[in-house]
Amino acid sequence: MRTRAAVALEAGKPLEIMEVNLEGPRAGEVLVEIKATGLCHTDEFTRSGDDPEGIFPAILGHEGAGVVIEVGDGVTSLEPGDHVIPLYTPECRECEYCLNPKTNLCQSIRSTQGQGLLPDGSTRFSMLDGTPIHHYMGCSTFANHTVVPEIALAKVRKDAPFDKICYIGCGVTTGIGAVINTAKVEIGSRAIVFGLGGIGLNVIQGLRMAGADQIVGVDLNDGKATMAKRFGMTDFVNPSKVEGDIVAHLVELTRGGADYTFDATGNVKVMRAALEAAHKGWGESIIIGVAPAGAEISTRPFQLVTGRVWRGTAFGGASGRTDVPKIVDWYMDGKIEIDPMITHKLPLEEINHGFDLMHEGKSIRAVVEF
Ligand code: NAD
Ligand code: AHE
Ligand code: ZN
Repeated sequence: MRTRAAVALEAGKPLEIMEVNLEGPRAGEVLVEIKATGLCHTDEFTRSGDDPEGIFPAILGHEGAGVVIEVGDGVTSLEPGDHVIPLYTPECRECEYCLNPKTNLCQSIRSTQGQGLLPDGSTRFSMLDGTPIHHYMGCSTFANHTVVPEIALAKVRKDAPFDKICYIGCGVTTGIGAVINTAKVEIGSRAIVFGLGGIGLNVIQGLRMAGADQIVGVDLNDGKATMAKRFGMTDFVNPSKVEGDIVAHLVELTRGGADYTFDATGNVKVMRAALEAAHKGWGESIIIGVAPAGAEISTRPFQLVTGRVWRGTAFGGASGRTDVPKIVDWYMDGKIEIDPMITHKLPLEEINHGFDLMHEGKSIRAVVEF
């Protein structure tokens, strides 16, 4: 079949909207009609050329929701008409990683996924001249139709709106999951969140759910404070307006350092500040942001010797096929909010404008609706 997609032809270039060929699902695969997709900063990270795993041409996008159109041989858990959210962290429920409760990082298809291929080592997308187009994070949601392995699809209830629940495919789950699954924040905690974008706001929302007493938000853009307050931020700090050392300022504000700090910027200098603003003896700092090729984190080992803990999280530690349908229920039951964070809706033709809004700091989530 043919479908419409935004294709990343080369690193650093705007996406190009075009018709592409899409082969039907092979064994263990599912054809999905994407109804809506969010634009996450990780898509921009790869589009820009910063991602060491970036491969071009590719169809980016990993924050989508849609409907199953066709299933390949051997697919048993899904049927046409089911509503699904593609998962860049699949859940095969059989590999060594899925069987270990300490991780959500299913590795059953990780090597082909990282090469922009489906598990049999080929692509289903191609240009009209036959040139193969790579998949991205196993999802490729910047296409009206995509083919995804069965183990990388969460089946969700049919009454949930696609233009909101697509965000559960990354941002919502990553932010809330970082608090609940990774940090396991306790009631009464003090926390600092660096970066109040699409991920950081969901960390704040998760901290409020977990019963944190103090939730400090840190961002260079004052414009992000209003929304963060609405989601539970108690104190706002713009580092460019702090005289002197930002770490010392945050340690004083949290009376000795925070129990938990979160980086949602992807900046390695911020990651260091986040670690060092964690409380001596027990503070934990969770890295969520992804950093460009070649970037490295550093601190004095003494920071860890004296009890601070440095950790990271992917997809908020969530096991997608199990956890994502529950998070959709939380949204439908009013336990979490999504709507105010979706600040812009765009047609596919305007997807590059969505990335402009991200760079200008004007959007939280721009969502493309097909
Ligand atoms: P975003 O662009 O919406 O938000 C980033 C925010 O950080 C912005 O508000 C920006 O003003 C702020 N910021 C940038 N530099 C800063 C600095 N030096 N100090 C303070 N604030 C600063 O991006 P997003 O979609 O929220 O993604 C955030 C990061 O999380 C990205 O690196 C993204 O790739 C990563 N991410 C990781 C996972 C994961 O599973 N680990 C999942 C999703 C996104
Ligand atoms: N390809 C990058 C790493 C990118 C990265 O860390 N991705 C996160 C998800 S970001 C979603 O917005 C992740 O899940 N990582 C685990 C994995 O296995 O990819 C690089 O630096 O090579
Ligand atoms: Zn993402």
